[in-house]
Amino acid sequence: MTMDEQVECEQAVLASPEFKAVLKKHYGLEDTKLVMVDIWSAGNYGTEEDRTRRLARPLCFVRSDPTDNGYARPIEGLRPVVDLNEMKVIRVEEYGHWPLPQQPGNYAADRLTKFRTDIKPLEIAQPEGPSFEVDGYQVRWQKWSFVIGFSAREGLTLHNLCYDDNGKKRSILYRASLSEMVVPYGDPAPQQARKNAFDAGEYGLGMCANSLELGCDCLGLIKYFDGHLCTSRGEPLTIKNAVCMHEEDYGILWKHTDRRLNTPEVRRSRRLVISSIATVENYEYGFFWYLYQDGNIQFEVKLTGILALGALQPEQKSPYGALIAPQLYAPNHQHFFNVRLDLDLDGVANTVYQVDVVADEPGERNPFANAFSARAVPLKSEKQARAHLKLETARTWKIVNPNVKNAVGEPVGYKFMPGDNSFPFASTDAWWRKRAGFVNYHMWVTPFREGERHAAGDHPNQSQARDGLPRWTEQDRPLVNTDIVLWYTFGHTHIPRPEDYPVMPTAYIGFLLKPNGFFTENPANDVPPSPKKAAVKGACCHG
Ligand SMILES: [Cu+2]
Repeated sequence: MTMDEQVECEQAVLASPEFKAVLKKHYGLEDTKLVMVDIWSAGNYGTEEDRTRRLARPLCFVRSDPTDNGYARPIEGLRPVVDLNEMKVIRVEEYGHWPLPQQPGNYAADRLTKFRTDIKPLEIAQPEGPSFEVDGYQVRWQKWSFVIGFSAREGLTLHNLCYDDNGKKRSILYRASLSEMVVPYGDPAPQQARKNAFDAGEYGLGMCANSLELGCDCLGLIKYFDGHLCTSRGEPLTIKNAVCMHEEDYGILWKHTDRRLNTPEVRRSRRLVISSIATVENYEYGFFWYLYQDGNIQFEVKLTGILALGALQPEQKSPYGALIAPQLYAPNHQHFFNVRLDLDLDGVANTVYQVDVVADEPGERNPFANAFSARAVPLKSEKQARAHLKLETARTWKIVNPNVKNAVGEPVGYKFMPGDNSFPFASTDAWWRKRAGFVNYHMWVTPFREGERHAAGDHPNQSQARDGLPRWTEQDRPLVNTDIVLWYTFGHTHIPRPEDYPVMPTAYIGFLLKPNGFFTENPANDVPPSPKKAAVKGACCHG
């Protein structure tokens, strides 16, 4: 579904006589001026219609005045069905009638009357400019170099990421992207049961990217990059300032005080932040790549925006969501992301190991019953590589180039460290799950194929089943010493809280890539100490 269709679909619903008649009859609404229609993907529930027509099944809300937060008043029980090719409402589904919640839920600055008053200015000064150099979409920052990409579907992508190691440019990542997403809701109520958005493949994270032209909330010197796309009619479309890049202070990089000499050595960490933010109707996703001076690469999704809300009868509660205001509830849901990492450590041919930490049996060789070690198993084929996280063995993965040895004679490598994660709660028989098979494992590894880009397949909108990772990896292709691609699925389980309303404080989820025998020693050992500053008189200073 394209961006222009979001607008056209809303207009089509608002112009529909059938929709107007229902609004008047059950909600007493004479006109549709204050009604908001959010295009929602229809999914595929096995019907003839799902297979043969391009559909949307929007969710509707109504503002109480032209600029208030309309999401606070969901029109529960009403779902128009739109044929997107004809751009026409084909019917209005009604599942019952709920009164509109009455309490406003505003967050905008011009709506609030009271702000806290104890915030003093915090200014970031970079008097000599930023430490990065930019040539078009190519970036150099300290020892890192890479190219920024942007597409309608994946949004921000990183390419040809390299690190300069004593004058030698060494490749790490060929391409990194968010390949797919799915947000399934866990509420069987008729209005809620079909909610599951594939935000990348159905809506397009690049198409939904914010233009940061009016500024963003980053501090310091910021460099913006435009995103160039086209509309569904082939007209050029530029999202001005779709990607933002800046440097951030990140606390301690490393520290040691030799207590006998009393000589503290400390270095401050600085990271380069490359980010883009997508607004998919009510929700916001920030996609942040961080590069660090010690060779670490981090990816973090920031989840914020407004929850997809539903209405309840007075005095009613739902076990499938949190009551957050009178007659207003936020259904439970999960957010699954899949990131595709085409790693090229010192060249194309790499091997992935699954690393599990295992304790030795107590006995003659382990008399104090304290021994444990990391067991690295090479992933030889795709089926063997499918895996879940495992807390019992502190499971990580290690990507190596078996053809290039480091200073201690081991293959050079990077470690993949997962962060928070979840299992899907919907059954494998759930319609959305058949279409989102990438949630079946946290980790997948495939040999590089040009056409394998999107974890749920090329065409997830109203797709049928088993496309993408489950289908490709059934071939069980060999993975050793070849051009491998890591696909990591990570899920955030969102049991909403009243504090997530009216606008949700940011939640974070992601992962880390850490050099592991890639360098000879701490690559950040050459970061110079910061210039000494006199403490400001009267200020409390902890360095
Ligand atoms: Cu959520």
